Amino acid sequence: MNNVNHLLILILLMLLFVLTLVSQGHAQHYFGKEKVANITFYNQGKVAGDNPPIVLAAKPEGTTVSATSLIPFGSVYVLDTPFTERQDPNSKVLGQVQGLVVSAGQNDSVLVPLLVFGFTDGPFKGSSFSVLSRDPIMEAERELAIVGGTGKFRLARGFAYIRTVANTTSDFTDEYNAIIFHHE
Ligand SMILES: *[C@@H]1O[C@H](CO)[C@@H](O)[C@H](O)[C@H]1NC(C)=O
Ligand SMILES: *[C@@H]1O[C@H](CO)[C@@H](O)[C@H](O)[C@H]1NC(C)=O
Ligand SMILES: CC(=O)N[C@H]1CO[C@H](CO)[C@@H](O)[C@@H]1O
Repeated sequence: MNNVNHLLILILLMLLFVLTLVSQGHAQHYFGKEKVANITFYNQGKVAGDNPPIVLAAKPEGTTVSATSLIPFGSVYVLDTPFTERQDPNSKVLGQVQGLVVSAGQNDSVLVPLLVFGFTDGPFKGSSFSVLSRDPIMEAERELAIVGGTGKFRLARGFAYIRTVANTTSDFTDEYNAIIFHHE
C-alpha cells in the first residue's frame, strides 16, 4: 500500500516536472525578454498630386470636402504613407503606415487613427505595431496609444508623442517619438 502511494507521488512529481518544462518552452518560444524601444521617425503625408498616399474614402451625404475643409465630421481617409528616418521626405524610408483615419469630432478637430506601422528597413524590419487613439490635431503636441504589434513588437504597448513639424495645404510631416514595451 505504502509503496503504491510512493509510486503515485513519484509519477505525479515527474508529470509536474515535464509540464513545467513544456510550459517554459512555450513561454520562451512566444515571448522573449521584455524590452523598451525608443524610436523616432517621420510620417510623410500627402493628400494631393498623382496617386496621393492619402485618399478620401467616405463622407456624410451633403457634406463638402475641400482644400479649406479637408476633414469635416464623419469623413474617413485611407492612407498608405511612408515614414522616414529623418524629417527630410527624401531620407531613408523605414516603412509604411497603413490604415484609416476617422474625423470624429463634431465641434472640435479630433481624428481617430487606426493605423499599422509596418517596418520595411532598419532594426525592426518585418515587424509592425498598431495605433488606436485620439488625435486632437490642433494641439501642437499629441499622444497616441500603441496597442499591439507583431514580430519584434509582439505584445507591444506604449505611446507615441507626435507633432506636426511641416505642413502645406497638401503635404505634412509628423514627427513621432514612440516608447514601446515589447517582447521579441
Ligand atoms: C527617447 O529618446 C529621445 C532622443 O534620444 C530622448 O530625448 C527621450 O528622452 C527618450 N525617451 C525616453 C522615455 O527615454
Ligand atoms: C456641437 O455643436 C452643435 C451646435 O452647437 C450641438 O448641437 C451639438 O450637440 C454639439 N456636439 C457635441 C458633441 O458637443
Ligand atoms: C506645424 C505647422 O507647420 N503647422 C502649420 C500648418 O499649417 C497651418 C496653416 O497654414 C499653420 O497655421 C500651422 O502653423
